[in-house]
Amino acid sequence: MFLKIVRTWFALCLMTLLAASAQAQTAARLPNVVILATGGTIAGTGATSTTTVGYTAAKVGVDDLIKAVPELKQVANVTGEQVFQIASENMSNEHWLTLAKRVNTLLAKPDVDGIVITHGTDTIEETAYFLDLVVKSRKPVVVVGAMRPSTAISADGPINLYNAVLTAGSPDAVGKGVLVVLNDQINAARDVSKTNTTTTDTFKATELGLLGYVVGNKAHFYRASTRKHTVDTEFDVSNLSALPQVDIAYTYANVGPTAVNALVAAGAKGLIHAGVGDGSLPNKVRPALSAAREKGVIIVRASRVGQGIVARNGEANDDQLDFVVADTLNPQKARILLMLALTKTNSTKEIQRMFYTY
Ligand code: DAS
Repeated sequence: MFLKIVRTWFALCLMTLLAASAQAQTAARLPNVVILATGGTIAGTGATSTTTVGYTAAKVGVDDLIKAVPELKQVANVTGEQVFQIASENMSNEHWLTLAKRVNTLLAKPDVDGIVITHGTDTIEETAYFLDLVVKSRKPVVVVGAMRPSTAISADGPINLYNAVLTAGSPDAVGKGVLVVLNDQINAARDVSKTNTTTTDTFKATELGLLGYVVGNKAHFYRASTRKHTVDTEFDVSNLSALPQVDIAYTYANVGPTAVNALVAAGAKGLIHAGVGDGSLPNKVRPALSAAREKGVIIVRASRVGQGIVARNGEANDDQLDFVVADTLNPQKARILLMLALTKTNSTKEIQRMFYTY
């Protein structure tokens, strides 16, 4: 009996020691972060060190991006893959599907702790939001870009990449959804937009606000998004080879129905009306939108304004028109949510629920 007690006690001690050692090893182990490179200014080169416009985007490969920041090795075990090499104004639905599938495959691996995607700044907010809706992991995914090419004086790419990798390896970034990290700031994919054509502080969530900062080699979070994302969404692109055609019709004084009619004729399954003000419908455009709805096209009232809620039954009788409102999503992000919604349903009631959920 005594021997049995000693053996049990010894086994318990051994298990405790092994658990403590494993924990210590995990804590000591640097996070494994994969960098997926897609191009953009962060990989751009200019003719001189003062060329900050008129440079060529998407020239530097992922291995050279990593080599240019040896400090990455201090914060993560980094590997790189060159998924595309494009200026992001050329990003397409097909690129997004390829990227999302690669991200989900990598994040399913137990030895991958986080992912960084280097990307052009022109459509970074769109790619980030698309991934926010289709990545099926709580592990951090951080999208990063730069406003100055790698050859420029005070290029912002290296520090942005360092901060992005550091954030992707941070336990505090787990479960926060897809993040956009530039200029020492951490923003949520859903709310961030490019707000200036050339300056390094361009990415802002002007009214809804950033989530945190990267300061002193640490990601500091102060907020989290209240909208569902990643593992909590109903969207799954794993078996999709294409996305439904959804376009945006921009509104301005004196606008007519030409763009709406042309987009519908070209096969749009959904149309984002980038209205003036609170998504107002000009009299010359309303009949074209109603006709499109009668043909089965889903119409979403958004606003070109950029901030604020487009309220249902405000500037138009959405119940009567059977339209959807974009809530606070800008037109380019409303397009992304509508594309994914149309992979699930054509019910405007269901689609409106999605715009109030994501
Ligand atoms: N053309 C821009 C793009 O690739 C360059 C950049 O800002 O990244 O998005």
